[in-house]
Amino acid sequence: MPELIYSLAGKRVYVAGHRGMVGSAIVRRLASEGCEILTATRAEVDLRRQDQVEAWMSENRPDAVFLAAARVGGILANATYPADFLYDNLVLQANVIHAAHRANVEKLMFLGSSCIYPKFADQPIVEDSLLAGSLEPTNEWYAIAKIAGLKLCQAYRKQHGRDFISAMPTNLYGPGDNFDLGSSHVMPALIRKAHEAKINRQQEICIWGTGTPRREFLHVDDCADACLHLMKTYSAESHVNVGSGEDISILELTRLVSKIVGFKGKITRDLGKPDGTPRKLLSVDKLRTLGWSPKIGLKEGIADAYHAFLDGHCLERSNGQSDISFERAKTSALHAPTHSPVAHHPRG
Ligand code: GFB
Repeated sequence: MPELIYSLAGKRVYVAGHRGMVGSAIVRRLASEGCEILTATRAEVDLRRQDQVEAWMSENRPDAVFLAAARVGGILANATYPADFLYDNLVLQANVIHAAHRANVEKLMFLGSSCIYPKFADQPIVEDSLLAGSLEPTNEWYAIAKIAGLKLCQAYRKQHGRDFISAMPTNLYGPGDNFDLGSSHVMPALIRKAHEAKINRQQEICIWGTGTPRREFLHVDDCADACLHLMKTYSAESHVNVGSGEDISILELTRLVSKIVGFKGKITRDLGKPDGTPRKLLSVDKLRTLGWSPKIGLKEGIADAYHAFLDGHCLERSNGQSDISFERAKTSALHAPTHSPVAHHPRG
């Protein structure tokens, strides 16, 4: 067992982005840690406003912070809204990290993304591949922001001795996902397409691109568990990859989702849509050495995500964009409601 170096028990723990898929999973997972969970809605604190973030932080004085707030979206949203993805993420993460430093937060975790790595990085991608080559153009804006976020954590550690760490999750899915077909990632899009085709007795579903790119998927509850594990056992400058260690082609994934959902028709391809990076399989050696491995298999995870979709536990955005202000994600069949002591601490 890895050594516990930071206990969350009895601590005031702020989850920034608690209404998003990742933040809500972290809130669920924190429920068994014996800590006080702090959250703030966007109406209470707009994380893009430095004055609001600093005022909230100095008033509420969290001991620990999970920075899971971000403007996120799939390949098309990333490519269509480069300014939003770069500006919103740069600003909100800088505000939270700097305010956490000023408020003497003991420990902070910044969550990034596997798209920080070069488009043609050697596979599986080790943490040291960072900045070794050019980025994938469809998501370089988001990637640049996430690289800046992890560098900011390193800088505050170097200059001010802050215990700020970074985790880089692979492609995530699960309850609380965004199922809007214009802005979502591939997993929720496939679940929705297959389900609607089944219900409407359509003969085919259409996927974007060639179907040959490979992606690695991790259920969001596994990701939350890994984040807590790292928060409690890891303290160093380098970021840590968080993945399952296995990938699958988009075409194979479409077949698997279709089977789980019960859609038996054909799969066609829209070659006018981008493929993105050909492959991004993370090396999870470091995480395994630190004593963590995933528990939710892909089939079980997809079934869980599908049930969450059926239960309406999804975030739909009618404007075709993801947003840093999320609808509250509910819990899924895999994970019972926690009724955790979520404390809202409105400003002033
Ligand atoms: O999940 P996704 O949007 O993002 O797409 P990325 C993954 C692959 O699935 C791409 C294909 O090759 C898509 O062309 N795909 C097939 C589809 N059908 C669909 C569909 O209906 N919807 C979507 N969305 N894709 C994102 C980055 O990249 O991954 C972000 O843009 C972030 O910055 C995130 O890093 C984790 O894996 O290509």
